[in-house]
Amino acid sequence: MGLSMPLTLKRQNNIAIVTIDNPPVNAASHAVRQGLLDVVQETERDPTVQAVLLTCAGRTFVAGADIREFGKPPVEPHLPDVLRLIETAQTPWVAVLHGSVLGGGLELAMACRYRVANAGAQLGLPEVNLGLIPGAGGTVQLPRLVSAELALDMVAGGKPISAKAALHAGLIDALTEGALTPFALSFIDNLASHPVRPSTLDKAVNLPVDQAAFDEKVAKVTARAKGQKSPVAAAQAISKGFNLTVEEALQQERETFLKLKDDPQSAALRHIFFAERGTISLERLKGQKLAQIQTVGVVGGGTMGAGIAAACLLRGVSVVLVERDDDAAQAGFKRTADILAGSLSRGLVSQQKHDKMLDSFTVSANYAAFAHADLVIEAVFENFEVKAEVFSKIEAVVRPDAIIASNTSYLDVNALSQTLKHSSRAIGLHFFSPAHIMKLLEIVVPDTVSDEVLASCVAFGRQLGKICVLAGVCDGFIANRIMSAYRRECEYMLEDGALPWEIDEAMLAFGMPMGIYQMQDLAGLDIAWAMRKRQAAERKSDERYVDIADKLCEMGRFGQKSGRGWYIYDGKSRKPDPEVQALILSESSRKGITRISFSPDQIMSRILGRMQTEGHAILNEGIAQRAEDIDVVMINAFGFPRWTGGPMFMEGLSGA
Ligand code: T1G
Ligand code: NAD
Repeated sequence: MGLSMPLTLKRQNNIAIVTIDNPPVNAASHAVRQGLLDVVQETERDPTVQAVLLTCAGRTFVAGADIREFGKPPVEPHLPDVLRLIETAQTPWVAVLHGSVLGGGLELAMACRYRVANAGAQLGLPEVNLGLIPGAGGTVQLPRLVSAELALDMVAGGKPISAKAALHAGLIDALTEGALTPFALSFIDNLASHPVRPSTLDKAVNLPVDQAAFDEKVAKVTARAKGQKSPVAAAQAISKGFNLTVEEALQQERETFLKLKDDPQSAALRHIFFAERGTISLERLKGQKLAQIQTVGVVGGGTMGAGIAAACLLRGVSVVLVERDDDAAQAGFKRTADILAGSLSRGLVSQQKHDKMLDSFTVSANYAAFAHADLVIEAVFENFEVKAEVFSKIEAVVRPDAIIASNTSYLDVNALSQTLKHSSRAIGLHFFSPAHIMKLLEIVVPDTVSDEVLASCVAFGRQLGKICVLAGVCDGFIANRIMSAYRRECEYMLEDGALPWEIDEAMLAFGMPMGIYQMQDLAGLDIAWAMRKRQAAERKSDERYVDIADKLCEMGRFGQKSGRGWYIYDGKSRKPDPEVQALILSESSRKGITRISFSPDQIMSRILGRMQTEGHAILNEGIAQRAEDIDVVMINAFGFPRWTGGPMFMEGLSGA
């Protein structure tokens, strides 16, 4: 048959083997849907075909609908229509799964009568992460193959499960570590002696084992969703589906899907999906030779040093960690080993991988240990002189082609680069704490860094699974500079009439994971206090300065660790403190300010406005490459709610 690419069809005796080849992830584009429609119509007309084997070329089975087609007028054939034809075909289809079987890809697989998978495959319905729910039958198919509870978790949580878990749950029929197609063909041979099973949608739906417990799970989804609509809609689709016929459930799902697809939250989530994948678009990086980074040196085994060491080890990179002395080195080893032990206990790594990581991790108090390092990252105290001294000690011992990086939060990476004999090898790699978990990596680009060093560090960041954003050199780069700006705006509001807990509540209601005063109490007020004192001399005399935070520190109120900060702490509980309120009111009157009240919307409008103003300045100064990058930073550094698309998207500045 004359199948149009990206599908090919070949016969192997009475088996029709269909292969989808639509790089990079075999998304179910219009051409793929048309090809599938052609195949199912053709094979249904051919009595010599006893089974259809559906497989994909490349690194993954169909990873979902083609997100790039969203926002454009839908073109037939629509995926649900094609899947219903496959589902009800006389000739059974067998899905052969590898890679990321996601969204429409899993719906396609569930429309097939049988599913066999490679042991490394992941299967999921992540539509909620795009502000959607499955739109091709997934909420109706899944609870007919797995338990109601697992179906709810998968559809409302959006996280994939492993092939092993899928086999256990009844989502797939068999899995193999070996060659997939021969395994699938032998699976089909065995089928011959069994009656063909009913189609997925002809199966009875699995009802909740314990309805009350299920309803509690649904309520938890709603609570966790905060302001995002899609998880709630997904949970509703599953729970309401139990009391509907298949046709009614499919209809309900389709209506909900189409409604969400046109919702601003889905546009925002699709914007950030692509924004996170397009952060590095720099002409000077194209075609650059990349340094292979297999051994990383880390200076400092404190909070960040240990986190960075763990982040490297978890991705198979060897690490040499150097500290000031043997005791500190051992402490750094233990801090890092504890992180790896945590990954093991949470089942994120096998015992074998855990042991291998420890074997590729050494600590020392002697910088000579860096002799074979491809890259050395310093994560010592946030003090220029200390870092400059560490930089020169690194340069004295490493290979001429080794890269030297700083994890500084605020210091001038240009000035730090100039302390080296060869500044072209120096760069800023600003990880966020905890470094082995936070996905964002700000790559701070000094004036003198070479193209090869920069390109190698971008590749290294990706090797660590990070979302890399390029930042120019300025105070706080992108994330911390914007955070400092809106922190100041909040302090102005305190003097103007708001209270810390009012501001925190407004930020929580907006969807931020934490209010700014709760966050300061958690991190400790003393760090920022020390920085403000350091910066006092450079502060412009006409710049509005709020003394409230300094006065809290002078009172020994350093936050949670001292039992009092912006709030008062009694064990785990955090309460507004009348003493802080009195201090704020007295500061307003000392400055002759007549206090006004702020609504949550007014508070958020001032915060967002400040973020956007600082974002404009960052773009105008060339500190950020694109407005989208600022959205990526704010969402991944501070948990700015993804379903808004980020502050610049909200202003209409970035994305669609
Ligand atoms: N559509 C179009 N392009 C996609 C895509 C998709 N679904 N998924 C990935 N890409 C592009 C991506 O932009 C990048 O492009 C390249 O592929 C590699 O991606 C009907 C409605 C599959 C786990 O949500 O989770 O099905 O930058 O860098 O890290 O009910 O991509 O190279 O030009 O992420 O190896 C549901 C989204 C869709 C899956 C691979 N499916 N994708 O990760 O590579 S909605 C999803 C991912 C749906 C149905 C509903 C990941 C991945 P470029 P990458 P990766
Ligand atoms: P930390 O105090 O926890 O650790 C610093 C470590 O550096 C200590 O263990 C100390 O013994 C070691 N050290 C100091 N001088 C040294 C030297 N000459 N040689 C070897 N080791 C030396 O500090 P941290 O929180 O890990 O921060 C480290 C750096 O990372 C700072 O520049 C900080 O601004 C930056 N940073 C911190 C965070 C955060 O949230 N903590 C986030 C991003 C970046």
